[in-house]
Amino acid sequence: MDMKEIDGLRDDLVAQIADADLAVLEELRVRALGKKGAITQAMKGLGGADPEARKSLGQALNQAKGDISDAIDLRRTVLEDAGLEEQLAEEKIDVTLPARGASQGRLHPITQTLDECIAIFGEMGFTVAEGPDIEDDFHNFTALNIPAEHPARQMHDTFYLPANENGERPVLRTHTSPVQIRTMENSQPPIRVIAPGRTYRCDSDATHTPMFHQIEALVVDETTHLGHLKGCIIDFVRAFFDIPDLGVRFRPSYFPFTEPSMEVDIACDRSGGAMVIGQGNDWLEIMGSGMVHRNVLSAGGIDPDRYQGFAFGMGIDRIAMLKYGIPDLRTFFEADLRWLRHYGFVPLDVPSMVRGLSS
Ligand code: 2NM
Repeated sequence: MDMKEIDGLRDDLVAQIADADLAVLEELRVRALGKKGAITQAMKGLGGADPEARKSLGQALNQAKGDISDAIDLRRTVLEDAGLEEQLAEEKIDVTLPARGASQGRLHPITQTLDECIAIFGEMGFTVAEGPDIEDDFHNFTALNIPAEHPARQMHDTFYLPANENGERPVLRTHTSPVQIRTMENSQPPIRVIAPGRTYRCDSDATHTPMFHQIEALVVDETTHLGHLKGCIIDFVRAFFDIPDLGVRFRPSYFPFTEPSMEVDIACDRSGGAMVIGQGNDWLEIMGSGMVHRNVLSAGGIDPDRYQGFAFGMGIDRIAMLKYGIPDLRTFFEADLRWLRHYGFVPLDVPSMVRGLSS
């Protein structure tokens, strides 16, 4: 390249740069100053030039390189500024628009009821235990003193899963009692646990859904007796329904896993058509209870000659309906947002001092 060619190349590039967009600008930069660009190559070729000419050609090339580089930087700044201006002009924010309303989620009444139960039992010193929804026959039945062919197995309307490699059919737990068995297997008395969770029975009508919720309590210690059972249940139902003098009645009953067994009723009034809890001469059954059968303690690895315990269980869905006046059990599981907005609970809706203690 001679001086003229260098000047020509520079003038041509500077002219093209002047009206390039960002993409073309990058192309031009590569074509002139890139590794294989014209200026770069010409600089590499200087070694072969006549020593007299080399100095002036080198200066001219350096000058051209600087000019092109400056032109590119200038053009890029112009383009970027223009882009920013365009963006600023386009993206207007109307600060006078009203804010979008914040929508707040609701707690499902079953979640709320479970939380209340856990809080009450928590204050009594119980901890929460959990276990699998898919259980084996031993934990769901045999360990609970319900042997094969026992009529209670039919009563439970069990969902069976396909047989596993041992030829045993797992079940969807029909109650949360298997969690109590697992707790006994994994710990030693004193035991004070509640087992809340989902349970399953193949039953569906106005008062039964195939999936429902239970909470069961278990207490095991050396001197645990029926008086403790009664006191614990009376305290719980009075706290749960928030009626300090709520009438409670224990009626003899039968469960395979407890002996003796008792059904628990609370006082209610049905005379006016609607059910009112805590007054009147009627009784409403709300849970089952009893002293844990010695076979169940043994199955859980606890010495029945040294320890005794009590247990009780109830349906969460049912006590939620009673407490919150929800008339139809099936609506719990329809996932209807209008229903949830009506019956649901605002989370963390605790009294606050911010505007005085009003809420
Ligand atoms: C009930 C009624 C009576 C119960 C028994 C046990 C266990 F595992 F400890 F034996 N857990 N829950 C029980 C006792 C449950 O529900 C109606």
